[in-house]
Amino acid sequence: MSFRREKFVAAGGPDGGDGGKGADIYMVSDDNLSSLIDFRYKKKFVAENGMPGLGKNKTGRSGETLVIKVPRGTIVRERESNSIIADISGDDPVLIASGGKGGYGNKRFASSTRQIPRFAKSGFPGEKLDVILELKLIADVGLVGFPNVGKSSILSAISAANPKIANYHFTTLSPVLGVVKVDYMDSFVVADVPGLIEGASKGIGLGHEFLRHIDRCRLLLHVVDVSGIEGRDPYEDFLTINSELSHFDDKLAKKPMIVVANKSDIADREKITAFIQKVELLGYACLAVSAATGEGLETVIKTTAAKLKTLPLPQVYTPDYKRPEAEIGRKFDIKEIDNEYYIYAPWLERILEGTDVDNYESLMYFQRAISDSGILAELEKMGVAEEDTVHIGEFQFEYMD
Ligand SMILES: Nc1nc2c(ncn2[C@@H]2O[C@H](COP(=O)(O)OP(=O)(O)OP(=O)(O)O)[C@@H](O)[C@H]2O)c(=O)[nH]1
Ligand SMILES: [Mg+2]
Repeated sequence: MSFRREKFVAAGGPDGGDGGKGADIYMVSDDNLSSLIDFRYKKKFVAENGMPGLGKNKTGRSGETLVIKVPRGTIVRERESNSIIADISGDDPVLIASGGKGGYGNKRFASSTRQIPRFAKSGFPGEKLDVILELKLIADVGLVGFPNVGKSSILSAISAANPKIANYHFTTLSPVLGVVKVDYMDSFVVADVPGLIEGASKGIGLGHEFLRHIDRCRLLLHVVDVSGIEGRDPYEDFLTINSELSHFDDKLAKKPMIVVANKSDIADREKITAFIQKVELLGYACLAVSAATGEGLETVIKTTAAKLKTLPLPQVYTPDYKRPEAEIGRKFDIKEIDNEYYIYAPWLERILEGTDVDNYESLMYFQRAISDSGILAELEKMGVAEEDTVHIGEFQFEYMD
């Protein structure tokens, strides 16, 4: 609230400017990030407030947009409804929460009948959201298989990625992406995920946490240790992993799959041939390779690239989150418990938050909003009596006729 005060200006009129807009919060994909680990430590993000309006009709400064970087493929859900606010797969920043609206300076309230408005109106608060971030990597191809079968060895042999490789189970602890160059024009992205074991779909081992990463892969490369050096039967391995995939999500089991019989350098010829025959009988293409010698890998790249050309692009999730204001409008709900009245109307709480309850004129504004919406009439119909308590959000009022 401000009034013009100047020498030689008889009665200075109202000149309080509007408040600035609160900053919006956006999210944008950043290919340098490969996990959501940073959000374990920092969970609360607050964008700047707008600055209050100033005299001489000056609008307050707006808050500076807050842009949060997330790994590409992050799905943002609203916690309570689980609905999707955004799928951060593209390059453009996506609006997650809008900043509040600046208030109106008293200049706005001047009219022919109200020449000296002694009140201004606070702005509306910005959106507050609880969100769940879920990373579903964007990769064309997912490498699946038991631990230690050579998934990371294959990725490192066909791409520039440098995953850790070692002769024990669960060497890979989090997904690693690699770009495979087919020729100077063509490339595809491969995700190496931690090894799966029997029961993975129920949370045994590590795989469960990571199965959702292959949710968007267009094709799976199912890697099997055909040498059986760990004492397991390769064909049994193959069936076990497939059944874990289908237990986790039928969609995964139905994905196009190429079977890669690895460690062929230390496997018997007959064993390899027998495995390939059984797998082909089930209708899969199967290629014998050795990540150690590089044999067969060129064929894997060519076959994969050719197959990908026939498959649709990775799935992008469509947002289905409804921002509350748009949906609720001016609806309300009143409950009566022991002669106390509870009004449920989020829009009204927002107006109330922006009302200076100690200022008579400002409060009149609020009163009018209540009666225009039909809330007063409804309270009377419900039998509200003098001095009954009426609750709106965190506020309490006494009803007076
Ligand atoms: N002889 C031979 N050894 C291989 C071959 N491929 C991988 N290995 C070895 O197998 C072991 C496991 O390889 P990794 O690539 O770490 O296996 P992984 O499937 O990524 O294992 P996890 O990350 O634990 O699931 C390493 O000691 C590799 O050197 C191969 O073609 N031939
Ligand atoms: Mg690995």
